[in-house]
Amino acid sequence: MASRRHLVATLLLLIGSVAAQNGIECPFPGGTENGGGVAECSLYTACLWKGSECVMQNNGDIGYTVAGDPQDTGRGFKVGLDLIDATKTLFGGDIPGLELEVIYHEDYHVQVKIRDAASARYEVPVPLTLPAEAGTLPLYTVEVAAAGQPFEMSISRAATGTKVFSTVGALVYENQFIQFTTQLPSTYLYGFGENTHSRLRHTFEPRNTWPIFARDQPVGTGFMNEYGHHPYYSVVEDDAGHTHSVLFFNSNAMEYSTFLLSDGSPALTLRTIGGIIDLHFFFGPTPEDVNMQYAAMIGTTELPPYWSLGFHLSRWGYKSTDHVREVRQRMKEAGIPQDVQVIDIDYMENSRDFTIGAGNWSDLPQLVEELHSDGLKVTLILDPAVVIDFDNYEPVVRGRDADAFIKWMTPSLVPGDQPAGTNDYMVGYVWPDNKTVFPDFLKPETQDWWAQEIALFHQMVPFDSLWIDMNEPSNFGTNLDKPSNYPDDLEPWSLKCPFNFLDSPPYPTKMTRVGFSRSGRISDRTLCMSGAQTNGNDSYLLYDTHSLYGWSESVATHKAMELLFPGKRQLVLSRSTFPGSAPYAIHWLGDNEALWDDLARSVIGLIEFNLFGMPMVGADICGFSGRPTQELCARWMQLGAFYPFSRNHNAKNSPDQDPAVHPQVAEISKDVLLLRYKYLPYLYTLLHDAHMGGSSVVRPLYNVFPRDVIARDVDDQFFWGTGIMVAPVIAAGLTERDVYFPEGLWYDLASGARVSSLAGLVNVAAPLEVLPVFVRGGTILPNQAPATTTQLSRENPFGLTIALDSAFSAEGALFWDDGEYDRVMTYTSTFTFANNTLTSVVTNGQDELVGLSFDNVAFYGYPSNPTAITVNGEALDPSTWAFEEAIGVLNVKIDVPLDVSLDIQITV
Ligand code: MIG
Repeated sequence: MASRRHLVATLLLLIGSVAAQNGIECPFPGGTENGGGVAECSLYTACLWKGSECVMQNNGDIGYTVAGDPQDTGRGFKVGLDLIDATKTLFGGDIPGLELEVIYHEDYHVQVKIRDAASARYEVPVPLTLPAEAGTLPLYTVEVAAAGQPFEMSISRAATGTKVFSTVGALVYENQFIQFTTQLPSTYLYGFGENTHSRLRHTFEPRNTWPIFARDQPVGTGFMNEYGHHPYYSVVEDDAGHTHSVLFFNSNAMEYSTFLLSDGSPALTLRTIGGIIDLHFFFGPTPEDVNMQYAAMIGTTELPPYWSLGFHLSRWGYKSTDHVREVRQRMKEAGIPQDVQVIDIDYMENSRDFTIGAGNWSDLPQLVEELHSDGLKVTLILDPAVVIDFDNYEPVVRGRDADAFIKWMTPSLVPGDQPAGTNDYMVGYVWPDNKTVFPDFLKPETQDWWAQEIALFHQMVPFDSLWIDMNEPSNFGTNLDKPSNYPDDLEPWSLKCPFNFLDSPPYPTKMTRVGFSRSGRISDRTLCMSGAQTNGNDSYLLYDTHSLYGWSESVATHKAMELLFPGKRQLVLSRSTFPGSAPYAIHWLGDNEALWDDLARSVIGLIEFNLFGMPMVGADICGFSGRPTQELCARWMQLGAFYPFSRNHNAKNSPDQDPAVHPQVAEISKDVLLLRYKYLPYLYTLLHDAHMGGSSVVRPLYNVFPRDVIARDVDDQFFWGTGIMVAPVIAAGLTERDVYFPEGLWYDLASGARVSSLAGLVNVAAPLEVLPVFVRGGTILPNQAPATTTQLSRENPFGLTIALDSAFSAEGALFWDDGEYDRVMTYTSTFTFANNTLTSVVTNGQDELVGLSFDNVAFYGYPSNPTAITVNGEALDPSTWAFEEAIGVLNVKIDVPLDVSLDIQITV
């Protein structure tokens, strides 16, 4: 093992500006937003009042000392840490002895764990893919303070010496409160979620503190924790664009706080109220490298079925199957592409999973068949909460037989009014007309029961994919008198959580003061933390596993779908996610509003979920709640046509907002969706890359141009891969917008007209019917003649859009398969244009493609009308090509099957 790593015990002199001088905030359970007074400060013996703020005492006065020399483990090293002063604390329960373990993984990846040396604490049970052996040429070095010194640690990039992580101040490690602070090498900080950030790049002044904990919290402004739990960030370190990322692998309620130290340098404080410190560092060195490295550890996305790349139409509040038929009919009449019809909870009988509503919905199975014969797929929603009605509702009876539901952690917590027959299950209330229980999806028996219910339901109605909502999990009215939708004819009631160490933790995090928090408690709008789950072997407290609920339901639902559709790839749409969700589910950004700001912020959400390794993501197009203006809906359809997951969805009390409602919106939607459908082979190729190697699909500009410092602040434009750049109009009343073009050549994607030869801001025309979308010179985009469903478009001829760079060259690739089955008949080819010659190499699957061919090649940025063109050795008749001199576009008609190599030679 590389001895170069054994410089670990070097004494760190550099980091040591003193904590108190650096103003590391002393966290007050009620928040420090209002200054945090001297009286409250005096309650915390680990803090002191300094000037006008309450700060942590110096490292050395509090915190830990390094207990001895590091011990080599063969994969890294371990060292003990001893608590310095047990009388100084924030909330008590300081762990007296810790063990720090550094584990070397791939050269680009190192893990740091800090645990209680004496006893086990909760660790996240989500499996990670870790290498069997460490790499031999690590991109990093790790240093820990010498024995006897106050604990400090830094991790550096070996090539540049940049300290990417460098502790400041004291480590706090209490039973229910862990806090540490690191200096950051730059302010180019991205990531963390799920929160609605109004800018992609984080800010440091004034201090920003955000909570992370899964929560049924609609998007909006304010420092709110939302549906998923992604404690993952990335930093561009320097002008060269070196980038690292960090996962704080912890599922307890957390906070992250960005601020400037007193010397002006950027810092990040991380807090959690349970579990352990478990950090994974990825060293890239490029922004895209870290994406791939992270995804390789947590699991890459499933390759979605091809049809799911089409347009999805949804709403909450369809009144009947006929309402759906009517909407589908007007979509067809308007010629608007659509692949998926989504049906929300309206179809259920009394909001009960696995039922079909009598009356207006009783012919749902027939509707699904009709949609199928129309070439569409159907997604149905399921909620986790299961109504307690043992007399009339078999799923709950079978669930009880399987003992499938979440329990109170001890029978003594079961309330006196527990419904008959519900054992020690935690009872809540959501949409159904009576109290509910909640499946424990970590439990194998629950997964089997869930799969069985899904299979039985599929016998009733032949849906194609499932949408799993409310899985934070959401529970209405927790701790209140009653949920707002509780039936009037029932005695007012709600789930009320006990006041114990779990449900009233000493530091409940900022989540209790933001957003929809009505009871001001950690359990607001969800189940009590004093619940118990089990995976069959280990039991867990809901306090710890709360944020894993969506992940575990995704795993269980995906398994169920695999049993139903063996060998096929599945589509499961989940609201709550955790690192590790990507192989099982895709995501939408939750309940937004028909507001321009929500349209704009969706771009940031898309980029962040791509950073989190979940590329198949989108927001509710045209806004979930509220009523979009026609202009907003048209602009949102344009932007949404470039969401990887493209779905228009609407809330119950809003009027229909499908793109066919208004003729002008319909026309615009049709055009832009046809453009999407044309380039679906490119999107599919990118998603395949994401599946195979963990790359992102939607990329911020700095990802493609890491050295471009201006690009690092652009968050109203994004790429598909490295080839297509979308610059949506994000405000009302505009007919033009400034677009930032990084270095290179750029062309209008639709027309091929050259946009700009110089890097920088260019004002681009954007009348309502135009989405500014560009292709980068140097890119070859595979495409296919569009149609109104992918079932039809998949039969159409392919083409290539060849956008030339300044050397008149370009490259690209195409992945193709049957679109549904896993790794059967896959085709890949790569394309290169250089020296006036286009060549392709079919690298895989040449025998598998029958009947598909290329029928056109379009060159963007071509300098002059050719005198001759040969295709695979045969000269073309000049009538088969057309040169549009004014815009430099050369269109060539060809007829070459996909399974043979392409060789096109152009003579100028
Ligand atoms: O409490 O199923 O985010 O997309 O339409 C609302 C009804 C429940 C929340 C989802 C939304 C869905 C709605 N659901």
